[in-house]
Amino acid sequence: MSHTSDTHDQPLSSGIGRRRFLNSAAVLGAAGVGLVACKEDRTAGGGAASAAGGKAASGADAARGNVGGAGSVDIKPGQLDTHYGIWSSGHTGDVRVLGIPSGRELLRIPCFVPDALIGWGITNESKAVMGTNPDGSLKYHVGDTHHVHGSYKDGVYDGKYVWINDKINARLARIRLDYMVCDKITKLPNVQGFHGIFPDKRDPVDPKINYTTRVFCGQEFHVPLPNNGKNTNDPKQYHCLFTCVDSNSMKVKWQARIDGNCDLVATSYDGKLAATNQYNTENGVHYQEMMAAERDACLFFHIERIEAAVKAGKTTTLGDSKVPVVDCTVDANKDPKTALCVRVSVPKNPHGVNASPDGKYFICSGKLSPTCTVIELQKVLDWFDGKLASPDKAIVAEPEVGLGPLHTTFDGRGNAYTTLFLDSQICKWNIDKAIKKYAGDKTINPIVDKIDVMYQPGHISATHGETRAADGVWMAVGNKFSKDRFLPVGPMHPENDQLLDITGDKMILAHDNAVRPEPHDFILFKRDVLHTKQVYDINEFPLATKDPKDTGLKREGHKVTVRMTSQAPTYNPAEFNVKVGDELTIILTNIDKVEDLTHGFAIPEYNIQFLVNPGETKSVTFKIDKPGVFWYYCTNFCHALHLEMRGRMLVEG
Ligand SMILES: [Cu+2]
Repeated sequence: MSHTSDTHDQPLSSGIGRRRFLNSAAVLGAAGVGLVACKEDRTAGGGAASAAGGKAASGADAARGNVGGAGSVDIKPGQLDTHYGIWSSGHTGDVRVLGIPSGRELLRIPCFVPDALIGWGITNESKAVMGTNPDGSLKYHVGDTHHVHGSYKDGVYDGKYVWINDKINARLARIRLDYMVCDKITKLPNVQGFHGIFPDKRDPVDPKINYTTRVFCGQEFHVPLPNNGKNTNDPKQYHCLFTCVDSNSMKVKWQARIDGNCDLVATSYDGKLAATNQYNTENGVHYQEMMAAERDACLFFHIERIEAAVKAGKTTTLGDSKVPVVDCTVDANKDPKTALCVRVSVPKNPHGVNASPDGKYFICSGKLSPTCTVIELQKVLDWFDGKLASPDKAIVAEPEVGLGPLHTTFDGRGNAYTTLFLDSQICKWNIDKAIKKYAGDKTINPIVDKIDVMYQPGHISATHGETRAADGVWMAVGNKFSKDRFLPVGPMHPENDQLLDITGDKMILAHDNAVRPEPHDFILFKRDVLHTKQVYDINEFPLATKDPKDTGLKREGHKVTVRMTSQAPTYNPAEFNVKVGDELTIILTNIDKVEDLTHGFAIPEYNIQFLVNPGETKSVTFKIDKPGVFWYYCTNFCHALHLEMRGRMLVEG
């Protein structure tokens, strides 16, 4: 057995290996023995692949894979989940990572709001991502995450990124899935109520680019544009912007000015179309006006034409923003041959719009209508080519599914699953049968199954359901009310995320999971999609101190920099001197390379706390405003001598 300090992509699965791994993380770091588990102890265990992974898989684990039934949600002690779930967590403002099918919460990834655990919003690096005022304070302390979607290659998840929106402050965050951290946040200009998002699945212009290059963002609250305090009582001046963000640079590419609002967003598998549901085609500013029309719309954008218009300079700008804005209002887009967008009508106040995994249809959920509207994408493209008499001819089915349809997911076997908010049910229905019925055969019943859920379901997502690889194994549903399902905890109830086995004809309710309010959307995929890294590459950090001999204090007037390393159970330096009035920057590199050997760094009275993972560097900058001895110490249990891991900041009186 050769001891090695390198890291690995796969979860540990051997009992012996894991025990040794725990010991090495908790004790051996100090000796600088960079020991982790012996390589031989580590075997891959990846979802259905675990059965083929050799000694990693127990019989039960293999049975729980994806073949021949979703299996049990009962993950035995020491066993790993077969799927990841990435959850948006609503107005707690972060992203959660769950193990599926157990529902165990594994991680929270902060993005829009400060996080006390890892020091998000305290370190210089996280502040730079979040955005600050000129005085260095955070611009925003609140966020409202709604929709989370992953990056694609060839119509399936590539495991690189997820994106998530902040509805309150119109921000789009990107999360790197290798380290599971937020690395960029983009503020959308002139947008209020940023709600739906969806990455494209391939390039709309270059057919050779078969991966995500853009993220589309919908604005739900229409405002006078520009929103400068004029025209506040003239609804004709109110518009929304549909925004395209470059998924690589995270810069805003263009915006489209539209009538009415944007609700959820979807993209086609061929990259050509993006769409948003609209529930306020009336352009009303009061509740009653928004309810007036019997049919609203799904608004389709022809991305290639929009980008050609941007290139040709057929754009305007708004206020201080330099982002080019194209005109996608209804009156400016009547001619199919030149139109940048088109509305297909859907009944009253629709909500979700979801792309079927075969790439053929968008399905709009009716909300106030008990129907889903199936729109054939080729027919929408035909309209743009002048080959379809009216855009509504792209509607190929409108099945009645039940009361309050909100969102739809898919099993890859031709079935759709729609949440019914008012009925507290999920309706499973067959898309082809719905199309045949709409075409005239009234004897056909497209409804396959209905099941009660507890209670008032919103988002729904099946494993790989928004990819070409929809596998119809598990399906999660986010219920907005849990009512009597859990022990009472005062007035604030948890919500109830339920898991269903959808491998058979009948849906089977498998698991209740109490969750802190309030998750919205989520995606579920097999664990072998992800290859996360457990130890940072120290070279990712320009400020890293790679050698303890490079640590120490440097003073330039009142600006003081302390370069520090952590190596269990010590900091280097273990003390330093500063003066009242100094602006102190501490740059801390965790040079421990042992997996799970995360250190904390806190300074009493100075509001400093953050974590450094193995190989990671973080920095904080703050004013020294009080004299005394201040013990900085490790907050994250790291070693048998963890409590001794501390040092002194000496501030002269
Ligand atoms: Cu420590």
